[in-house]
Amino acid sequence: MKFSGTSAVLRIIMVIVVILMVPSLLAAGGIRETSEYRIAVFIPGVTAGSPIYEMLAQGVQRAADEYDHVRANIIEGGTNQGEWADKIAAIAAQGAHDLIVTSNPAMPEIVNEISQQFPQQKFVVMDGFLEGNPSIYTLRYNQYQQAYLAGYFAGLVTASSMEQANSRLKIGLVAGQEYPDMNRSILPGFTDGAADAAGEIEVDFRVVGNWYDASRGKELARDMINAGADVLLPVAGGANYGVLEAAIEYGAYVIWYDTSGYSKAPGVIIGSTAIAQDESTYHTIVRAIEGDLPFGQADQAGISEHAVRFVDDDPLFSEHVPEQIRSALQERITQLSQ
Ligand code: RBF
Repeated sequence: MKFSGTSAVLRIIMVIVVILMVPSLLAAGGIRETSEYRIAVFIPGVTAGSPIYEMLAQGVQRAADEYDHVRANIIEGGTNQGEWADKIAAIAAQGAHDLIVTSNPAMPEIVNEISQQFPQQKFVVMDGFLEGNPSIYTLRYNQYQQAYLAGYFAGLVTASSMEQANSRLKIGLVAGQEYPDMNRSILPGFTDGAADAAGEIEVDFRVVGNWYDASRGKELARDMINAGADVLLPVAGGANYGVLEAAIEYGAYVIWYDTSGYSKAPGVIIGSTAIAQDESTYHTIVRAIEGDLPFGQADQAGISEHAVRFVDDDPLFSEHVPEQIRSALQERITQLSQ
């Protein structure tokens, strides 16, 4: 009797001790990992006007919304690229986030350097490629394929008798910046696609110099249209809207990139190629939350993984593009999907 009485007292004391310890455990962050999973989304630029960043934020938020213990915090890095590294380093130094997520082909290198300083910090870089750092997972899209689809379609249109198509076989690409993915994948993909569709085609390539200056985008596009380009592909973030304005004012067609754009300017935006950045980000973040993401690995996804596609199921596409062009494009897509 006496013995079990003592053990009851001991048990009560132990419970009191544990209760008293909880605040100090929380303060030390000792049980934060099991109670909360915190994600910082670092947008290298501004979100508005760049579908690739809008989809990144949406994908992370959708994953976070599915778990009670997950919080996502979206941080815009701004347009001064020289500040990005310090800003991400500051987030890592806080040690308050289990994961930092970002996106673009320049980020793996930046994040790799920061990772040497903060080896505990985990990173996900979408639309980028780096293998072998056990703190970093990357997933890039097959940009050659995305641009090839846009180029093939542009080739069919510039060679056609569509209303805005002139007699010259000349198309244009407006880039925000020059970077390895642009020079080695997007421009070659666009050029090769056009050549496969219509033979000898001239590609007018211009660079805005940033990802936001719509008036510069408009100026460049106006010059290109005056010089005979009748189908333009803007890959320039917020500056895309300037290219679109010029096409509306001076008469040319636009192909939208990364997401469907038809409803922005029906009859002017007559084609769209898309990447599944929202879906891919969502699945990647769910894997990270579940502890299943293979950090250190670098993946690539393209047409056969359904991560890259031509958006051909929008009624505005069928309405404004003649059947002959649509079926020629469809035939090529079928070949590429095999
Ligand atoms: N694409 C955008 O749409 N908006 C941007 O602000 C943007 N900033 C970029 C900054 C750098 C340094 C690099 C290398 C690429 C950037 N991109 C941006 C391009 C983006 O990563 C991707 O290549 C294109 O969106 C085509 O999918």
